[in-house]
Formats: sequence, structure tokens, C-alpha cells
Amino acid sequence: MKIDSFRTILALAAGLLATASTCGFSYITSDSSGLPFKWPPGSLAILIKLDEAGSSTTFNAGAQFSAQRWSAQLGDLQITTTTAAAGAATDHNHVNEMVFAADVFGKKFDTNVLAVTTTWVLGNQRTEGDLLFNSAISWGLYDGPRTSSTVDLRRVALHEMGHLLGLDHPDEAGQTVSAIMNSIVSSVDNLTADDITGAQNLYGPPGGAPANDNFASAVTLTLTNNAVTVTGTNVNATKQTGEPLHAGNSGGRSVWWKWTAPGAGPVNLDTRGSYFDTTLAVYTGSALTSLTAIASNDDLSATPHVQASAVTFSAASGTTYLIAVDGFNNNDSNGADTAGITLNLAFTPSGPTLPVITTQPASAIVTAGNTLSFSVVATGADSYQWQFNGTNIGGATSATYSISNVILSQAGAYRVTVTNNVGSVTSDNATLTVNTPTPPVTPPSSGGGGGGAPSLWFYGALSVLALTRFWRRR
Ligand SMILES: [Ca+2]
Ligand SMILES: [Ca+2]
Ligand SMILES: [Ca+2]
Ligand SMILES: [Ca+2]
Ligand SMILES: [Zn+2]
Repeated sequence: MKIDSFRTILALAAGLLATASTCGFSYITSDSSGLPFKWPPGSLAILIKLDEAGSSTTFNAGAQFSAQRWSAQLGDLQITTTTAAAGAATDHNHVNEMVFAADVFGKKFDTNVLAVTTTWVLGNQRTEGDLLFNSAISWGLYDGPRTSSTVDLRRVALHEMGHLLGLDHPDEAGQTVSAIMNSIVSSVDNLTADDITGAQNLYGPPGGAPANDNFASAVTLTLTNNAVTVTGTNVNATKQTGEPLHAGNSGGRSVWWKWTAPGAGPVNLDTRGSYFDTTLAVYTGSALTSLTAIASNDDLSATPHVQASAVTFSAASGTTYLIAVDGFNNNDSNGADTAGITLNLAFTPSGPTLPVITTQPASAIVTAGNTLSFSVVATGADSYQWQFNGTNIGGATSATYSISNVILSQAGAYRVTVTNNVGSVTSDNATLTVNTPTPPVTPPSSGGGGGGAPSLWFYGALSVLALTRFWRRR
């Protein structure tokens, strides 16, 4: 059990209202795994018991408002609330309660403490939290600058719910940011960008599955100086039919990256910095159901227990590696663990390497008669050859290929092969779409007549993306 306090020291409040300049969120972490404690996906139910039966106070509604503000920012967790007449909370009864209390389950509130959140955990998983608001404080409900007469319950509820979610005090972690999660109540009356980023690292942003949920949507890793660190999330990700078990674990919420080795040499790949118990696996192959396993890992260390994953493998020049990151699934009915991912890849080429395309050519839509250019950015490139529908284009041997006075027949797939003395790599296809004026269509006939033909057509300005057309009849 961890007891956490929210202190009020008015004399210091103004000096702490610095503008956010760095990300300062921090977490309540497990001593054994170092990972944040968090709730599994789904609903986090809080029983709010702040208003006396028959009283006219509206603290329950204020706390519900705060719960809604958090829920609106989260991807796979929603705080749900029910209310009941004011009463005591019970420690370790598997009900998350929010109450006014004269003490913390028999222990006195420390001096100046407004509220306390007590929590229980099992492994990395939070199982209960009670939010105890000091009944000796004069509480109110208001926005804006805090006053000396009453303390706004809504902002304190936001703060304590942040603890329930897993956030700690950034100011006590040595950071200077504007945050509802700072340890001293201030004029901050709503969630700040820092609070939201901190919570979304644990529960993901609102929305559906991440863009790289499916194997076919693996995101390409682009290395700089032979290394890259990317971030992502497996919140709301899924497992596809036929998908292999990554690191031998059932998982269930995988996301994918891919990387084409520009040369031969050892690769170090890990998920250090992720916010949950990951699994990691590397494959070759083009179809999800017929992949060849190259390397996989669940926990990179048993003692000390590090639940991030790490693999090393020997890359072959020109081979594309598919990288899956999933959450460890301990089959407790909550599915695979989820949260923000950090993926680190470092490559040590043992010899010269192929060119590396760092910016792929982009698809374009143009109107006939206009000019367009396709460009590629590649490191280690000696020469370029552009292709149209798979056939070399004469003279198109620079990093940029321009077409002036585009005609309809030039619509199609463009790509570029980039070559050096080790070999060649070919870019992704970029699609050229050519717009032309739409031919006239027969307008609706009037009355019972025999199809009145249009007398006059006007074509509005043709732009790259929009075609505006007007017509009228005599
Ligand atoms: Ca309880
Ligand atoms: Ca997936
Ligand atoms: Ca793990
Ligand atoms: Ca689990
Ligand atoms: Zn606090």
C-alpha cells in the first residue's frame, strides 16, 4: 500500500506556477519491476460519497465532472462513477471510494494535507484506491485562482484521480512544469498538457487501434547514424488471425515495425523505456502466417526483474525484418498488458552498406498541364534511376524527378532505385493522379419534354484537389 499526500502551502504556490517547458510527468512505480502501477483496460469505477443525504451540496457532481475530464483523455480506460449518501470508506474492500474523512483509516492527516489517495496493487496492476478528502478543510467548487477561504474540490479530485491512475508529483521528481499533479494546490484548475501526456503514456490517447496494429501496416524504421528510437502504443491494438506467439506468450495486443538492413552486422533491439511488460519478436517473411522467427524475448533480465525485452541478431544485407511488440499476457482475463512503447534499434555494420532512403517519394494529385516533382532523400547514394510503372525513365537520374505539362497518360506508379558500390535499394511507389476537366453530363430534363440539352456549361477554376463545376439551362 502506498499513501500519498496532497499538501497545501499557500506561501509557495505562486512561485511554482512556472510555464511548462519540459515533460515532467512522473509515476508511482513498482520497486520490483520499476514499471508504473496501472489499471487494466476497461472501466475504473469510483463510488462517490461526498454529499449528505438531503443536503444541497454538489460535491458529488463536482467529482463526477473531474472524472469525465480524465476519461475524455484516455484510450483504454474510462473512469465511471456512481454516487451514494456520504459515508465512510473501507480500506481493502475492493471498492474505490471517494469520501470526506477525519483521518486516513485511523491515522491522522499530516498538517496542511488536503486529501490522500491510498492504493493497493498486485504485480504491476492497481486493484483498489480510496480518495480521502480531509473533512477539516473548508471545501468549495470554483474555477480559476484559488482563494484562501475554500479549496476547490474539483481540482483536488482531478489530482487525486491522477494518483489513482498512476501519476505522481512531477515537482517532487525535480521538474518544473504546470501540472494539476504538482504536490501543492495552485490556481491550475484543469488538466495540463503535461498531466495528459503522462496519463496517455499509461492508457493511450482516445481513438481506435494504433496505425501499426496490423502486420501489413508495419511502420518503417529509419535510422540516423545506424540507430533509432521510436515511441508508440499498443493501447487498443489487436491480435490477427494466424499471428504467431511472440516470445512464446499468448499476448494479444501487438503492433509492428519493419526495417531493411542496409548491410550485414549485429543488431541490438530493445523496448527499454516502455511503460509496461512487453514482449518483442523479430521475423522475416512477407506473410503473417508464414513468418520465419529470427529472435524473441519477454523479459531482458530476471534478477533484477526488468520486464522490458531485448534481442540481438545478425542482420543480412538487404533483408527486411518485421518487428512485433506485444504486451505480456498472464492470462488473468485482462488480456495483454498495454501502455506506451519505446523501441530502440542499434545496428553495427560490419562493412560498407547500401544506400538508405530516409524520405520516400510522396504521392501527388495534379491537374493536367501543371508541373510536379517527385523527390527522394537517401544517405550513401551514388546514383538514382526513376521508374514509371516499373520501367526506367530516360534521363531521370537525380534525387528529384520533375514533369512539366503533365498529361493524363502520365498517371501511374513512380519509384526510384538508389545505388552505390554495395548495391541498390528501391523506394516505395508514389502514385501520380492526374485530374482533368469532367466531361459534360446530360442535365435532368424538365417537364415531360424530350431531354432538354444544356445550352451552356461553365467549368470553374480547376485546382489541385477540388473541381468546381457550374451549369445552367436556357
Ligand atoms: Ca475501498
Ligand atoms: Ca496487432
Ligand atoms: Ca516482458
Ligand atoms: Ca494481465
Ligand atoms: Zn498528490
